[in-house]
Amino acid sequence: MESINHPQRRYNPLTGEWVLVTSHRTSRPWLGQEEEPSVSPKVEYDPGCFLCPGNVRASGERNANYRKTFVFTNDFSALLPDIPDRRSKKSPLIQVDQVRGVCKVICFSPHHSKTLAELPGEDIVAVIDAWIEQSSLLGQNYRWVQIFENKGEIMGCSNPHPHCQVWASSFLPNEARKEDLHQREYFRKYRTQLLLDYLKYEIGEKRRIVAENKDWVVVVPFWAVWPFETLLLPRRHVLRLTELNDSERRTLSEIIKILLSKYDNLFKVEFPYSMGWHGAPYDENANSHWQLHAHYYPPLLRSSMIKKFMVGYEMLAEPQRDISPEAAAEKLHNLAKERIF
Ligand code: H2U
Ligand code: ZN
Repeated sequence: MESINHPQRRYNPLTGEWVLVTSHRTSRPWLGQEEEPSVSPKVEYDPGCFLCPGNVRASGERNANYRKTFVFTNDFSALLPDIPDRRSKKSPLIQVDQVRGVCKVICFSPHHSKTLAELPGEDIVAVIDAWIEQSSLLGQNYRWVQIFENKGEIMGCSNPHPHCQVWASSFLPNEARKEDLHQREYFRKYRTQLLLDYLKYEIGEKRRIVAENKDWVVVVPFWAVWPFETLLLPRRHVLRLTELNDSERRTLSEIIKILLSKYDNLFKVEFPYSMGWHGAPYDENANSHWQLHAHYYPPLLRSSMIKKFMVGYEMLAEPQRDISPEAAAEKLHNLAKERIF
């Protein structure tokens, strides 16, 4: 039996990639500086914010006086809708695809300083409804709808006003393509869904479970790369967000609130992360190999200021982590479900 005290590599069956786990090193001395996080004042409305209700954005357009969520097309969209599909392969080395897409911003709340974890349950349901509405709308024209949230300055988020982005595209981006391929291959071999079999395994093992309710489970995946990375999964087979029923939307809001509160409690800070949803592409293929899930990738390692750097070995060789996924899961599992600061 392999020992966690020996360096080991773990396989990520969703992407086909490996991660190096070296938890024997966690007691190595830390020479980096720990700084106090800066606390910015909490205001309900910021006249200079591009996302607050009634304010004028960079484009000159005025935001609605919204009460719950507010969606607009990104004024600096990376993807554009009116581009002809064109593919050119000048040689095996030089290939270009012209691509179409749409980028939107979803404001979670009119309140400038509230994070998702701080919103009342029904307001989180409103955010989930906005995710579902955008998925269903954009899924009619685009093969992939990527919902993602960048939270915190450390993640490059430009504005504290709670919001996420949606980028819909005519193509499957790399992460989607890898997950599609590996789930498809697994389904072809075993006639069951990779992530549902994985979920069964984790429910049996228990030790990587962070939170669960009747419809949803959060685990630190066996193959997690980021120190406190988690995977959020529905218990039943669900292809896309658009399939969730009323009860599942409510239980999803509850588990998100619990997960984000635990994250905030970990280092007593508004926990930064990038998160996003993955579900079946909106195309003609049989997609029953897919299982809806969300990834949470937080950068913090050991305090509110010390993040895990994905540099050096990670860039040149493969991702590596010191703290074991089991230890990370135990920490998160034991933290309070409500914010305690
Ligand atoms: P991030 O902070 O997660 O990067 O999201 C802010 C997005 O909002 C960013 O993509 C857009 C930026 O292009 N934005 C507008 O569309 N209009 C504005 O007036 C400011 C910001
Ligand atoms: Zn995924």
